[in-house]
Formats: sequence, C-alpha cells, structure tokens
Amino acid sequence: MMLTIYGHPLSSYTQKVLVALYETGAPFTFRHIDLGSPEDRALMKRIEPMGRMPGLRDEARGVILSQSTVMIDYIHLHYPGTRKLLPADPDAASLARQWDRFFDFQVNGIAQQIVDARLFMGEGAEAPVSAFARGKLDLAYDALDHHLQKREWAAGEYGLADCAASPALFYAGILHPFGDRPALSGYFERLLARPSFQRARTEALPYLKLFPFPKLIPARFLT
Ligand SMILES: N[C@@H](CCC(=O)N[C@@H](CS)C(=O)NCC(=O)O)C(=O)O
Repeated sequence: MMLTIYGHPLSSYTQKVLVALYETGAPFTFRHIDLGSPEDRALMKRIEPMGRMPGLRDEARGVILSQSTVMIDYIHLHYPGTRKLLPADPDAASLARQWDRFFDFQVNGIAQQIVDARLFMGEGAEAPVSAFARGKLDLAYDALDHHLQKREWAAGEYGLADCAASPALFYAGILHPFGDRPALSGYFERLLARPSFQRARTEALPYLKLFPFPKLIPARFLT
C-alpha cells in the first residue's frame, strides 16, 4: 500500500483525513498511534514538530506530511477518486479552504480547549476556560446556522470543508449542543448520514470510553 496514515481513530483530525480517504476510495494503510507509547510519540515528532496526529506517508512519492488540510489537498491532487475534494474553480477552492479553516479554528480548536481544560488544567481553571470556549462556540454556531440556511454543504459540492466539519461538529456538539439552530442541525444530520463519516465513527466506537466527558455522549452515538 502506498499511502500510510498515522493516527488514532478517536482523534478528530485523523477522522477528518479518514473521511476524505473513504470519500475518494484511495487505498491506504492505517498505522494506529498510541500517544501513551514513547516510541509512537517519538515517531509522531519525526512527522510533526509537536508530535500531533495525523501524519501521512506516501512511499511511492517519498513524501511525509502533517496537517490534515495539507493531506486532503495532497490526496485530492495525487490520489483523486470519484469524489473531488476541492472544486476545480480556484475561487470556489479558496472558499472551500476558508470554511475548512473555520471548522478547524473556530469549532474543532475551540472544542479542544474544553477537553484540554478537563485533562490538563487544574479544577479552578476548567470552569472559566470552558465558559469562554462555550461562548466562542455559540458565536461559531450562529455564523454556521446563518451560512447554512440555503446550502446543502459548507462550500458548494461536498468536499474538504465538510470533511473538516464532520468530526469538528461531532465533538463540539457533544460538549456544547447546537441548541435551536435548525440549519446547523440539519447540516450535521447530513454529515452523519454519509457512509464515509459513519465508517470513521464506527472505527472510533471502541475508544469512545477514553473521551473525558463520557456522560455527555448521546446514546445514539454509542452504537
Ligand atoms: N492542525 C493539526 C491539528 C492536529 C491535532 O491537534 N491533533 C491532536 C489529535 S486530534 C493531537 O495530536 N493531540 C495530541 C497532542 O497535541 O499531543 C491538523 O490539522 O492536523
């Protein structure tokens, strides 16, 4: 197999790349990374300076990449399948990248602050960090609910931005539900219905018990 993905099934950015690969049908090998293992941590640091997942190695072309968005760009260029991950029109592609960045920075990255506060900050820090992050998520949800009023997908045809949105909204929505935002909720249901994301979620199921807020996970996500 020419492509190897280094990551963990529970990791949102790993899932983003897996969704893209399942959409295109590109064959790959999955190398399961255990960040509790010093060997795997060292391996990830050789791929990404901070040791973050996922990583991609293309043996055929001698390429090693970090950053989920860069990987999806690469897969789109070098392993295109029936599903195009970016539009051919450069302006439309810029918009798709813009919304990919939105989901990474304003949704996924903010949701991660709530998780990090629980896992790595003292008890006193968790409440204010979490309250601040929830306020930011509300702003992002409002923007998305408005943006998605008349759109099926985030930026034209299904692609890069929707791959980013799937795990980002999955975890953010568990930590801070969407509330009364019908366009955003409807979009999330469409993402959930895609076989690519269903597959990534099924692969993550055995590890969901590691999620630091188990009681917040809705029953429908546990099977
Ligand atoms: N910007 C990176 C973010 C990667 C990232 O934050 N990965 C998380 C898992 S979802 C990670 O490896 N966290 C462990 C750590 O930071 O040590 C990307 O898009 O790939």
